[in-house]
This record gives sequence, C-alpha cells and structure tokens, in this order.
Amino acid sequence: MSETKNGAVTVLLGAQWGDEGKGKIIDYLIEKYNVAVTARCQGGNNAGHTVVANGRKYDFHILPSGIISPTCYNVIGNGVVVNLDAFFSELDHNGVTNDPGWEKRIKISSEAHLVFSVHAQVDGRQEDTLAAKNKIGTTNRGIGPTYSSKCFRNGIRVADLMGCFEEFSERYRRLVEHYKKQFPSIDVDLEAELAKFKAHREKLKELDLVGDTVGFIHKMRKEGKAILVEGANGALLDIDFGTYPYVTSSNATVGGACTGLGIPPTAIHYIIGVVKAYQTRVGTGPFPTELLNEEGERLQQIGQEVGVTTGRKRRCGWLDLFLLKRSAQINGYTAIALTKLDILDSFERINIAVGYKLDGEELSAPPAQAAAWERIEVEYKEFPGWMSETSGIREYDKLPEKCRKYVQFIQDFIEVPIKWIGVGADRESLIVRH
Ligand code: 2SA
Ligand code: GDP
Ligand code: MG
Repeated sequence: MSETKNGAVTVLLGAQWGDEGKGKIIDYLIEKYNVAVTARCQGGNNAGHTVVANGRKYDFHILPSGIISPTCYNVIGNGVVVNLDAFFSELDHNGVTNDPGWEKRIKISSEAHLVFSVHAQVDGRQEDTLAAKNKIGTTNRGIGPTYSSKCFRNGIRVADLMGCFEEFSERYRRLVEHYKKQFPSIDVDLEAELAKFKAHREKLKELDLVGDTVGFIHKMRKEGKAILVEGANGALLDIDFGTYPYVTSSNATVGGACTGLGIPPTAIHYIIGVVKAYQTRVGTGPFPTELLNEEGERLQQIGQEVGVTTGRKRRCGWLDLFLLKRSAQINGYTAIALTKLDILDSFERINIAVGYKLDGEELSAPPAQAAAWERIEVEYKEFPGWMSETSGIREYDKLPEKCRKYVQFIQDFIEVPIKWIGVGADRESLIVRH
C-alpha cells in the first residue's frame, strides 16, 4: 500500500500458517492510509487477530479488526461462515456496543453461511474418528462442517434466517437430521436453538446489520474510499494450496478476496503478505523446519506463541523461505510486512530454510501428496544472531548489521520488498522502510 488510490482495494494476507501478526499490521494501515472499510472474506471465528492499541489488547475472531477505528466500516463478506453467538458476544467483549452508532459501521452479507452448534459438534466427532496422527487439530468451531454444508447445498445462509422463519426452521431441522444420521450421538435442543436464532434475527433486523455487501463495497470504491481486505488464517492453510489435508476449509490466498466479497481482481491494487520472522503452526500437519528442542521452546516462550482462539501452544521453528516463495507465487505480494523480528534478538544463530529435497531430489514445489512430507530433507542457510535488543528501534538503518543481513536475505530470496518490520506487539513498534 503506498498512496491511497481512488477506490483501491488492498488485500492483506497471512503468508504462512496464520498468526503472523496480521491484526497489528491492519491496525497500522487503517490509521496511516485512512482506510474506510475493512472486510473479512473467508474463515469464521476460528481466526484470532490480536491488536494492542489504546492501552489495551483486543482479540478479534469474527469481527474485522477495523472495528477499533471509530470511522471505519466493517464488512463480513459472503465467503465468511458466521457464528452469530460469537458475533454478538465479541461485540460486547470488545466494548464495541458502548460506542454510539456502532451498528451503522457493520454489515454482514446476506449470502454468508451460518455456523450452527451442530457444525461444531460434527467438527469434534469427525476429529474423534481419526487416528491421532491423522487428526487435523481444528479449532473445533465447526468451520469445516459449515463449508461442507455450503458445498453439499444444504447450508443455511443469513438471508434464510432473515426471511420466513418457518422455512428457516424447517431447513434447520433437516440439517440436524442429516448430521444425526452420520453421528447419532449429536445432541441438539432444537426448540432452544430455534428460539435463540429467532432472537438473533430480531436483533439483526432491529440494528439493520444484514445487507448487500457486494453493492456496499462497490459504492465505497466508486466514492474513492480505501478498502482493506483482512485475510484470516494463512496461505499454507489454504484449502487448495496449503498442506492438505492439514488445512482450514476456505481459500486463505488472494482468490478468496474476490470470491468471498464479490470484488473483481482488477480492483485489487496492493497485496500485502504478513510474514513472521520465524515459523509457527497450531494444530497438526507437516512442519519441516519445526524445532523440537530447547530452541523451539525458547521461540514459543519469548514469542508468547499461544493460540488466540483455543489457547493451544503453537509449534515453532525456523523461517521457511521455500514455502514462503510458493506463498508469494500464488498471492503476488506487492509488499511484505515482516513481524516479530524482536523475538530473534537473543538467538546466537538463526537458520532459514532455502530448499527441500525429497528422496535425495531437489524440489521445485512443495509436495502435493500428504505422505511425502515425512520424507522431506530441509536445506538451511545459517545466520549469526545479532544478540541485541531491537524493540526500541524505529529506523531500518539503526538495526544491527547482522539483523539487516537477515532481512535483506529474505527480501532477495522472495523478490518482494519488505516495507514494514515489527519489533514489538504494540502499534508503535514498527519500522517503516521507504
Ligand atoms: P479449522 O478450525 O477447521 O479452521 O482448523 C483447521 C486447521 O487450521 C488451523 N487454524 C489456525 N491456525 C492458526 N491460527 C488460527 N487462529 C487461532 C489463532 C488458532 C487458535 O489466531 O491463534 O487459537 O488455536 C487458526 N484457525 C485455524 C487449525 O489449527 C488447523 O490446523
Ligand atoms: P494474526 O492472527 O495474524 O492477527 O496474529 P495473532 O494475533 O494470532 O498472533 C500474533 C501475536 O504476535 C499477537 O500476540 C501480537 O500482539 C504479536 N505481535 C505482532 N507483531 C509483533 C511484533 O512485531 N513483535 C512482537 N513481539 N509481537 C508481535
Ligand atoms: Mg491468529
């Protein structure tokens, strides 16, 4: 994102396995570039974005991070799966409902699919059916089953809830029955759930929260407003391009911005990839650079690598440029925000993965076959650590030379400019490169 062009859409994406620090960068961009609309295009309340601002820590799961800004509109697009219980409780939890007129700043797409408690139960049951090594390690929020319902075409959309309630109730009963055939132990209090959804419906109507978000974004673009699409999860968790089947159930890569919001590709001017200076992953699945040693534990502890949604410890390892290059090929990043560089301050030596071999052969792309990941051999480049604190630094040239070499190597390898560097959790801890 450089100067805001009229109606320009910027897409911000996690370039790894999520938790790269997207929330913090979004918060910075909103203020700096006068962003008028932030929009979520995929995922649901499995996401967990942390923003440290105004002297407090916010965590957003289903709400776009722009909700903090009093002037920003927030869109939950058609590609998102919406858990209304989570939506309303998150508004309260983050104090949004205390702001007068807050409801005018939020729009949920009538085409978005609803997550029901039955989906969360199915999520758990499905995981239970898998052997330990095959479990996905989902967030248990019902995200996969809701996208399955969408594709199976028995999903229920926000518009269905807003229409005839009898019809909605009928479809809901059928959905529960469908899943009960597969998992008889599923336990749903149908009448209580329907009463709850009736209350949600009244609230959504009263506050006028549901609408045509495609038209809304189009109108804002025509008015020359800056739009920021907030990717959730990360490129390596993408349903098509991630480490399948250990992925989430939506497109967390750039295409998700178009299909999940109804934005034409030609409207996208900037694509920002958020990259953590090392690698983390929550849940199971391949992680060739994982450090199952004291160094990994130190990254976890210093980086406070704990899931924002589930509280699970994140697995940690060295930065994987082989995978990052793939992520850059798919997403076409125009700039990179490199975060959490400060976490490496006390490491005497730092490694970066620069290549993969499979059965002795150099690979040009990550393996498509799940079983092949176990046989990957990683080729590393070692860097001497800079062994000094970077958190107070605000100018690139003031970073220690060894640190700049690390950053420069990443930039040269993926051939995308690193425009921002995070050296701390709060809003101010950012180096901007010109
Ligand atoms: P799901 O629940 O079906 O999307 O899980 C499938 C896989 O996707 C991973 N996943 C995530 N990975 C990183 N961060 C996520 N959000 C939370 C956070 C996670 C948390 O910000 O920390 O709190 O645990 C997220 N959401 C989904 C998940 O671990 C599975 O590997
Ligand atoms: P997201 O899902 O990509 O928004 O990231 P999360 O919020 O799940 O995890 C990132 C964590 O790192 C949060 O606790 C942030 O406050 C924190 N964070 C972000 N950028 C930096 C940084 O540059 N340095 C440090 N030390 N912490 C950061
Ligand atoms: Mg997160």
